[in-house]
Formats: sequence, C-alpha cells, structure tokens
Amino acid sequence: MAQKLTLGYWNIRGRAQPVRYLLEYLEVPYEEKRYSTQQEWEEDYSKDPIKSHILANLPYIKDQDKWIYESQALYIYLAHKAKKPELLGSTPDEEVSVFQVTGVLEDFYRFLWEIPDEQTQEQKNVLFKEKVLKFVIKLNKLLQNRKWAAGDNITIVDFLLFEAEYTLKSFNQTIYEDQKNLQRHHDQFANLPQIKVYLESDRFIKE
Ligand SMILES: N[C@@H](CCC(=O)N[C@@H](CS)C(=O)NCC(=O)O)C(=O)O
Repeated sequence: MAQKLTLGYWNIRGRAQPVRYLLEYLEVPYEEKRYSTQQEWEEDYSKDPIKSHILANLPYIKDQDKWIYESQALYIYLAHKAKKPELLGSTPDEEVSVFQVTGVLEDFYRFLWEIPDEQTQEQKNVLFKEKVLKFVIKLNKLLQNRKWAAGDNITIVDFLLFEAEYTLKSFNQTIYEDQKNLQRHHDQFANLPQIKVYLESDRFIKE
C-alpha cells in the first residue's frame, strides 16, 4: 500500500482547505497534522528537519523525506503526484485561465478579509457591497459559458473557487439568489463523488 503523506496545518479550514479537497478528489492516502496552538507549531518549527527549511510555513506536505511549502505549490505537487497534470490546465489557454481566476480569487479574499469582524452585520453588508461584490459578480459572469472555472475541464482553481463559494455562503446566506452560476458550480463540485463523501465525513471541518 502507498505510504500516506502528511498535510500539516492549523486545526481550521483556512489555506489548507482547497488542498484537503484536492487530496480527497485524487484519493491520495494522507493523514493530517493539525496544529491547535502556536506553541505546538513552534515546537516543530524550532526542530530539524523543519528548522533547516528556508521556506518552512503552514500549510505543508510531507511526502516521505520530501517537504513542500507554499499552498500554490502544493496543488502542483499533488497534480503531478497523482499523474493528473491536466488539473493544471490541459491547454495553454486553460493554464492561463487557471492563473487568471486564481488572481480574481486573491482579490476577492484580500477585500473580504479586510472587513473587520467587530462591525455590525449591516456595516459588514455595506462594506461587502462596496468592496467584494464586484469580484463575486466577475466570477459569476465568467462561469456563464464555462462548465468549470477555467473552461470545459476541472482544474486546481475549481478547488479554490469551491472554498471561496463555501466561505461566501457563510458570510452572506442569500448571495446565490443573484449569482446562479456560482451556485451551479458549487453544487456541481459538491456532487463529485469523492467530494460528496468527504463533505459528509468527520474529516471535514464545517466551520
Ligand atoms: N504564502 C504562504 C502563506 C502561508 C501562511 O500565511 N500561513 C499562515 C497560516 S494561513 C501561518 O500561520 N504560517 C505559519 C507561520 O507563519 O509560522 C502560502 O500560500 O502557503
């Protein structure tokens, strides 16, 4: 049996969540090292081998004696490991689209996380309309003539987009009433057999 790799991250969804979807989708055997406290991470961080890794960070993947850091690099590593390089884009145009949609998602998150937690829901809604909604509309329009985020085929950016859609729904329950293409993408991804099983499992962190 193939040896399990380890995904290291905090005990939250965060930046590791799209990587978790990808691991599940690819059915790569894995286990998680979930850090619950800063102290726990610092303990590993201050010891070899992590101590001597210049790029050490969370999330990471440890695959036998190989350590991979930087979340974007983890997707690339996993796509190749599972011998599915087409997930990075199967044509040059698709590959370009993957990076374009990733860029829009980075903008989306940057402005979403700027909304202060301590605001009232009404203030948050105003800021959301001013700063974030335009990226949501852009993504929704992009999906109008596309099955998946980068075109006809599923690619790594769909894993990121699904997480953004999940986050969005918890922020604004009614968002999909006007953004039907995002809803369709969300449902389509959630119904992938491996993802469906994962979302219903206790491995999935719901909040
Ligand atoms: N560019 C890095 C950013 C990683 C990052 O900011 N990690 C945060 C959690 S999301 C962290 O707590 N890292 C551990 C540390 O800074 O020691 C990536 O994409 O992986």
